[in-house]
Amino acid sequence: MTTTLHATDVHPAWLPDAAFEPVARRGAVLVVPDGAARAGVDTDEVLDALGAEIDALGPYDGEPALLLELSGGGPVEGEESFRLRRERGRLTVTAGSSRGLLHGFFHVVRLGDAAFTGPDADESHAPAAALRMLDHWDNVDVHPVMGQVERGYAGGSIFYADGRVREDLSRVRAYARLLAAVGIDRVAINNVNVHAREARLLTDDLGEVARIAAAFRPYGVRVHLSVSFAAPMTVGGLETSDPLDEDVRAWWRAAADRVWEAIPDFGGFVVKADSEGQPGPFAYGRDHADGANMLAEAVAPHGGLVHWRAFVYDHTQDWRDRSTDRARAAYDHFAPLDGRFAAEVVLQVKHGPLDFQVREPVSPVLAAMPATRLALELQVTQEYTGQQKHAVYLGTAWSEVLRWRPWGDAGASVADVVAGAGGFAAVSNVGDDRFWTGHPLAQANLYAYGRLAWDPALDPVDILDEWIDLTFPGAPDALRAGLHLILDDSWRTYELYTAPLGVGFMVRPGHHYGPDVDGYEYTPWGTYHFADRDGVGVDRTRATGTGYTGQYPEPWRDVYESLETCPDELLLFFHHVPYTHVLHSGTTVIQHVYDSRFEGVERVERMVRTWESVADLVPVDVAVRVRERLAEQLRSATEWRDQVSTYFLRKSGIPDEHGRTIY
Ligand code: GCV
Repeated sequence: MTTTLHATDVHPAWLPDAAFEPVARRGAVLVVPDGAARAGVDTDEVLDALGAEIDALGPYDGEPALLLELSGGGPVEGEESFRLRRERGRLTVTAGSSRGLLHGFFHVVRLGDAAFTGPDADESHAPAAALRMLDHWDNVDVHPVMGQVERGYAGGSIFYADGRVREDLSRVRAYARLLAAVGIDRVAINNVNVHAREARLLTDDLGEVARIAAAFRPYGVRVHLSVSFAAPMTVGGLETSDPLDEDVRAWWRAAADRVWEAIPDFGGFVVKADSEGQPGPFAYGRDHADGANMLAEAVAPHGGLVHWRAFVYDHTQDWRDRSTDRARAAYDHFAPLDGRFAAEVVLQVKHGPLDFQVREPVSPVLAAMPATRLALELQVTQEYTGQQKHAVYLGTAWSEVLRWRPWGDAGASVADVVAGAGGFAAVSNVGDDRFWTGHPLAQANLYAYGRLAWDPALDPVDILDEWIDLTFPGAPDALRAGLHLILDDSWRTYELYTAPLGVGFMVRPGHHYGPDVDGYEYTPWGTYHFADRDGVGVDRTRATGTGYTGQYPEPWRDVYESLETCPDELLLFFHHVPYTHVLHSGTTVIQHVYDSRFEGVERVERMVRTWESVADLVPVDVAVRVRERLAEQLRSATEWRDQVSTYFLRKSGIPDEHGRTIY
């Protein structure tokens, strides 16, 4: 499952040399605060002046078209913002910090020739949210069940090998550069499930963590660590981890002091507590504000953060008990704590109430905690969306979440809720695979995450265009069209052949790949579909179900409550209905199950044909890898179609109108 081999010949992803060509051809000059211009910018000079590495920008012939101007304070506020002026084809990027300048520089790289050819302009750019983080679920050791990277589908960790931090961190530097180019500013470097070996990153291995931080630093990316709530006991030798115990608090303060002494720009801690077996404050009769605030006290003197995860639910549920609803859990635990979290605490909330399913409603927690700093948690790694064997472009799905308005059309969007001091966190899809992400097209997801975190209003299809331009410089129209045909709607395609109408799961337990309709039906995990001979779905209404709809503000609490207004794609998430229930689309639930499974597979067949028509327009290694993955996607989609369709035919006894489904 994982490999300790390190890919030596690494794919450049969205930063091939050719992406820099439009800047390099014209030349660039770095202007340092004392006003002295340095001509013919080269890597070392920029490194010295900005604390940042930029590729050599080509020969300086006295007429550079790009001025990179580091101003002491300057015309734009904010550490990451930059100003871009274009006057008769000459660009000036001005920023008050090297991070801002880097963002501006990569903005120009992204625009390519167009950056220089547009009309005169004067624009200010700043990220929508302060926190744009990637979480790595990497273990130092190879875990016997989860492998080295939990839910990783791209080989081993880029940080660790042979039970320790890698000697050679050049791959990490290359990663940092890719992240800087899309505006990511923070990375958590170890799994939120903190095992004994990883707990030592906080103590014995701080020097090694400092080396990783040094690899990220030139690119303006801060390092965070996931820590175990039980660390005072497991690595500190105390007898308790009670957040109100003075010795425990002192232990955390000392731990934080040591970390910031080793890494002055360290970002902070990420905590998964009272979740799926991880220790937490409940063991001491304390709540999650008590737990998070204890850590906040430790990081506060250093300007650090505590990313505290809201993914708290009962994973030892009795499937016979239909009143317990896992979807309710995060809101029930956290909404009452609104206003009690310290300023350093960022509550990290998964986008849906369950667990990164292909279709979920947006988590109501995001609308319930106006007095709390919130970060939206997304999953770039494709745990439930085809594990980087299936081409599934998630930018479209995330954009829907970001644009959703919990209080109705006139109210704020999810993007508004997390803007400002809050932000984004997402589980990375990167490993030591030579393409970084296993599936070369899954690079687009990492790219899109960074871009949406910087500017949630971007159109996800436009983001794909940017990614195509950079990754396949000079892409002919046919390639661009082919990639759009394959990716634009691929998220919905995946939805069509997997679990229907928002009901979720139906995956094989454990590794979560491929269909197993009843795989989680009689388990303690709280992920049920309740299919019987008459119908399917989870009744989450206030009237007759678990009451989950009541966690939403108006208008959604009523929209979801009513069969008349509940959107088709979420019907089985909110309602248990007969198979003969007629959807807004005009078809019955059972016929929709059949039709959409078949349509999903037909779409994958089209994806395969499309790839064959453009494969010779990309480098052969990319062509081969994508071809392999698409073949597996088609096999898997067919298996999904047949298992789900046959399952429901057998349950319902209602035949497919088109006679395609086998009994
Ligand atoms: C890291 C899901 C995944 C787990 C993951 C967990 C989480 O349950 O299957 O592998 O644990 O989410 O987000 O903490």
